[in-house]
This record gives sequence, C-alpha cells and structure tokens, in this order.
Amino acid sequence: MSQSGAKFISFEGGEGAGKTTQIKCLGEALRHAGHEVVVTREPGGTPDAEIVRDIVLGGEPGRWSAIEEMLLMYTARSQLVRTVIKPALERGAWVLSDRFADSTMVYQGFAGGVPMAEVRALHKLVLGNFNPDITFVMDIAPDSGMERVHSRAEVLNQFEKREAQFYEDTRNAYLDIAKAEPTRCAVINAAQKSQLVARDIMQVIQERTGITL
Ligand code: Z5A
Repeated sequence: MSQSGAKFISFEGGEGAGKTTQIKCLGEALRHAGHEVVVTREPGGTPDAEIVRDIVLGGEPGRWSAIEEMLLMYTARSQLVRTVIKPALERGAWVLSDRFADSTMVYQGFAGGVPMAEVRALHKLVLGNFNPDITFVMDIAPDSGMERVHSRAEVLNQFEKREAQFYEDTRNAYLDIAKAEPTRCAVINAAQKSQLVARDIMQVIQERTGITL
C-alpha cells in the first residue's frame, strides 16, 4: 500500500523510555535525507482522537475497565489509520507513531487481563492485517523510565500512577512480543545515552530498509 518504500514505524515501550525523543531524532534524519515524514501518537493523532486521549488517560487508575480502555483505544486508532496514516503512506510519506496496537496488547491485554485472542479479534475487525513495518521496542528498567518521567514534573496520567508490578509486567510483555515477532520488532537498549539509542535505531532502519541516513 505504501509508495516508493515509505514505511510505517511504531515506537513502543514503557514510560520514559525515550520514544518521543527518538521519533524526533529519526524524523529529522529522514527529512534531511529528503523524505516526507508524518509524526503521530497514540492515543491521539487526530482532533477527535486527542479528545479520546484526554478521556482515557485522565483520572485515576480503575476509572475504566480494561475492555473499555481497549474499545476507546481502537475507536481512536481506527480514525487515525483511516484519515492520517494510510493516506500518508499512500502518498509516499514515512509515518512514525509514538505507540500503536502493541500498546493495547500490552496494557489492556497482558497487564489488563483482556484475553489476547479478544485483542487480536478486535484488531482484525477494525484494521484487518494492517500493522507497522518496523516496531522499535524501547527497553528500559521501569525504575529508570519512571525516574525520567518524574523529573519532567508534569501531571501524571492514570497509567503513570500504577503499582510497580504493572510496569514489570508491561516490560516483559513487550519483550515477549518482540521475541514472537522478530521480523517486525527490534529491541533497543533505551537505557543508553540518547545519541547511542539513536545510532542503534538508524542502524536497524538502514539494515531493514536499505536507505542511508
Ligand atoms: N496506552 C494504552 O494503555 N493502550 C494503548 O493502546 C495505547 C496507549 C496506545 C500514553 O502515555 C499511555 O497510554 C501509556 C500507555 C497507554 N501509558 N503511560 N504512561 P503517554 O503518551 O503520556 O506516555 P508514554 O507513551 O509512556 O511517553 P512518555 O512518558 O512521554 O515517555 P517517552 O516518550 O518514552 O520518553 P520521552 O518523552 O522521549 O523522554 C522522557 C524524558 O526522558 C524526557 O525528559 C527526555 O528528555 C528524557 N530522555 C529521553 N531519552 C533519554 C536518554 N536516552 N537518557 C536520558 N534521558 C532521556
């Protein structure tokens, strides 16, 4: 579906792993190499989906059941894919997404208790076989990631107020997904300095797409 080698790339991982930082860096490198780049995030990425983001991330843990969260995430995702991601790929832009469907599998599935088969069935219903070409799993110990989040001194969202075990579960779930889907996923050591993380990401992009950055 994408034109002239454009790729859909998602960044996944725990809080404070550096996803936003690395998307900025990769986006700049791709633009410098002459590519159009569309950066988006989940939940969010369209005006309506940003409203869903506020609804689903706000408040306290337990405000929504995991199934309710999953439905809200897929409602927002459906519109984002239909109105932003697919059109961008079709005109040859690279799309970099701060989180995508693996987040639902990890947060609402593995950690939230929605059976994997149900998450997969909803994905199939809403998006068919549509998935990122490359997913970077930004791996960092939860304590280190949360330290970065707390040092930003922003208001914490309801996912950032959960018990320590939740963050361990989500980290392990991401690593399990990466192990099961090595062709799509690449695990990146996100605990390194930003420049080294960026170097590892560029290396994977070059190896898997053949472009030079
Ligand atoms: N969620 C869900 O449950 N189900 C779903 O389907 C989807 C999402 C799509 C979105 O939160 C929440 O939604 C998420 C899961 C749930 N749970 N949480 N929390 P969000 O978008 O607000 O938060 P996030 O995705 O976890 O992003 P983040 O906390 O902003 O972290 P980040 O983007 O990975 O990191 P960053 O902003 O690039 O960096 C964080 C800080 O660390 C910042 O001050 C940087 O300057 C610093 N940083 C970055 N890299 C480094 C390195 N390498 N060394 C030192 N310091 C660094």
